[in-house]
Amino acid sequence: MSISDIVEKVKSGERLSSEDAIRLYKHDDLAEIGALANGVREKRAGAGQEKYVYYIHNMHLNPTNFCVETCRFCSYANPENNSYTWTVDQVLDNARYGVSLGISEIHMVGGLNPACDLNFYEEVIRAFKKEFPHVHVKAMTAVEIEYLANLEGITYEDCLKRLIDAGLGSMPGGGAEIFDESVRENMHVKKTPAATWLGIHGIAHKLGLKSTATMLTGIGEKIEHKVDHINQLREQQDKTGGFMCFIPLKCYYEGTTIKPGEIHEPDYNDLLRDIAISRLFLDNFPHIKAYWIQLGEELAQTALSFGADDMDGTILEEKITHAAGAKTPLQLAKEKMESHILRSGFVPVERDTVYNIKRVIEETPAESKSLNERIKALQLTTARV
Ligand code: V47
Ligand code: SF4
Repeated sequence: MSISDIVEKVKSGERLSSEDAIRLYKHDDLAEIGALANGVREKRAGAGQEKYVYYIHNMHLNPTNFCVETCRFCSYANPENNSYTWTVDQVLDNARYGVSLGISEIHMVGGLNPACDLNFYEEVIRAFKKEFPHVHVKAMTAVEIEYLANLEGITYEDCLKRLIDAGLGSMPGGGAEIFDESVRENMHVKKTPAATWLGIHGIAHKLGLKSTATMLTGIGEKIEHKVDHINQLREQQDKTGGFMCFIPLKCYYEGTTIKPGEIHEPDYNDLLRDIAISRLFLDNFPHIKAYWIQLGEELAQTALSFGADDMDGTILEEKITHAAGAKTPLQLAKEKMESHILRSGFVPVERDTVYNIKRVIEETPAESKSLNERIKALQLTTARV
């Protein structure tokens, strides 16, 4: 069925409705949707930056995998007889390793653990910022804020204010899952319902923090649930404007209670659609991320031609998706990341957390080597981060 009316809307900059998004999900020509989203990505990027693809030299830190919740899709938390809880010193020791490699951000999230209360995180962040004032702390999902505030008996706002005072720089977008209650119920997601998740991000935005937003697919959601999810994000962004980026996530099942065949596992087509349709629908989100850890390196590269303009980070050690069976590397060297972006026909741009440009790997046509030479040169430099 034709989507010419939607194409016209996109070209004239008119906002898409939820019905339009549902039609795009059902439209059989994926390439047409991808090309449309790519055009939007280029237009948003602005003159001279049409081919920019961002990444960050960062490190994931997960201080504890003990969690009071039991979300069915989570293999990271509560592995049998094998939970860990780092001390403040252990968190700092791990962070030091990353900082020694030149990262500009730590991205810290963990399970909901009564042993890791607000005082613990204040201490971690304060000590980290004292030692490394130049490194950005992106930490505490809305789920963790809800938990810590309730544990402490204070408001979300006061909880966020205390963390900001300790040095919190921004909030990651984890824990949104799928906002629809029926999907959440089937996945035993009892934490942070949509209104609370969105409300906490709204408070963070009003306090001056930037944040990101995710959507976890492959947990039994239908197209309508995904569209409802991105619609709620778009409405929140209209109100408070602090989301920098949207990240579609894909569930991995190893070690979870989700049985093979129980629900539809997203395939390449679904994942590229999520990228492209979110780029088209989320007209108030600056960036769309191709999370290579979950998409795989090849599909993440392909996603760059379907509307994504960010490849996330070097990460150093990913735990959450790998606990559930991801086969991607645990980390990517900067050179590898840049080579992936170049090979896809884009210009690698190293950014900081809030998308300030640190370095553009760009040459004028006169200076430019062939693509193969540039990739070879990058691969010859440090193999590890
Ligand atoms: O919140 C849990 C999801 C998220 C599984 O903010 C799973 O820039 C797949 O939020 N298979 C954590 N996913 C990751 C995340 C993230 C990643 C990269 C960048 C940013 C950002 C955020 O992973 C969790 C949950 O939704 N998750 N279990 C699983 N088995
Ligand atoms: Fe806990 Fe988060 Fe895992 Fe749910 S997804 S069990 S809240 S760590």
